[in-house]
Amino acid sequence: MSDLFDRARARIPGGVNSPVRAFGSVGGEPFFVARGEGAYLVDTDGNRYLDYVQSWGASILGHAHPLVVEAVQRAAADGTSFGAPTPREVELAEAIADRIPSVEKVRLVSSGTEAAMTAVRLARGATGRSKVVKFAGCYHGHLDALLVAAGSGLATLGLPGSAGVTPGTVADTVVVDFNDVAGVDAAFAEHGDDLAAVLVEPVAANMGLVPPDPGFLEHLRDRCTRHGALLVFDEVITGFRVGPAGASGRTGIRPDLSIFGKVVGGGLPLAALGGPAEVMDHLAPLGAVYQAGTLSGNPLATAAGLAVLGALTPDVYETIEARASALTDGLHAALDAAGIANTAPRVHTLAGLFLRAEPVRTYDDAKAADTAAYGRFFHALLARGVYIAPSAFEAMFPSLAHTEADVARTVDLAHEAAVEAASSV
Ligand code: HOZ
Repeated sequence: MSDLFDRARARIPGGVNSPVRAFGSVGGEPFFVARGEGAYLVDTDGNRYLDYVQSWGASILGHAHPLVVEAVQRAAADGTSFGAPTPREVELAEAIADRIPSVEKVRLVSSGTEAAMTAVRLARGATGRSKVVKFAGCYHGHLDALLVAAGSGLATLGLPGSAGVTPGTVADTVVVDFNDVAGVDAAFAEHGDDLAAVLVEPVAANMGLVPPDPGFLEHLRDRCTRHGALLVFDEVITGFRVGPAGASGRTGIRPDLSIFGKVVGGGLPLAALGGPAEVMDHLAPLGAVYQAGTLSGNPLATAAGLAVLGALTPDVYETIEARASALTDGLHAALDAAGIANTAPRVHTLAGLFLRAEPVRTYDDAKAADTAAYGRFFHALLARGVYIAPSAFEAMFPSLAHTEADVARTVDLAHEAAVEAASSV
């Protein structure tokens, strides 16, 4: 496997095609995946890992679910890309709109980054305004305008922003602390007339898992409505994951635009942007806001997305929520027993872990967690066949394929791993 990583490093910057995968903040070398089987990954040396990353949440049914495999195989036999309309694009747009009350129309794209980029352009085009608010620690993909105080890979690498993003590109980006209602009010007081949008992960899941304070999202809705800015929920992680209608369904808040990714593409490269017709119709070819893509609405990706959305019945969410609850309770107890301060938040089916005692409400809180201890715990778990995110700034994603016994075994192993992590300081 090391040979593979050497070859990768020779031809791919850092040996990976997405930075967090490089194990930069936890140390060591990544394993290379040969295949996925439900809750498990198998690496190229034949080692099996109970996988709580699940393609960063995309594989909500678990890896290689038969419904998804069959749908993709059948679709592939008819051709993999046409750059022309296909029936399943319509079906997937209908399936999304049927489930999400605030969505009337949908544009399918290929990645969450692309959907967020389109959302920013659309919000600016629809309102005729320039500035956007984003929250520190929220991650909306790697578009320049939002690559400031972003979580995920930037947090993993300890970077405030990215080289190559010019001051001009982010001059219209206003950064406010997550859960900071006074900061939101100050941003509206200063820029209200020129704020096109407020973008938020309704449950922040790229700085570890950080739930919104009660009333925070309602406050955003109220201020956006009052000032004529669009409220954009980035539901790339929460969409179809925390419940059938995602975070907007769970909170009853109707955003003006919603961004989906991961689950909606069934593990294939697909993302979506949706909202009321009066906003969405600003997109070309009806409106003047341009967006395009040869692989947008790709026939394999729409087949996978439809297969997954069709399988997500209410009892699926109940099952995964029970697994997430057992996981967070169990990890918390295991770390506590070993004397490692921690807090393990959970939002429905999403699980989090911070190695610090105090609850985490902001990016600064998240950054104050003990990342070195996280690295030791990560490796102690990995050595026992359990794979959690190779970064302290991500969430955990139990899937439908994780059984009660899988989670119980994880918790048993976590007790051993926590003792090892505590003693290896
Ligand atoms: N930035 C992604 C997690 N939030 C990681 C993507 C990947 O490495 O696949």
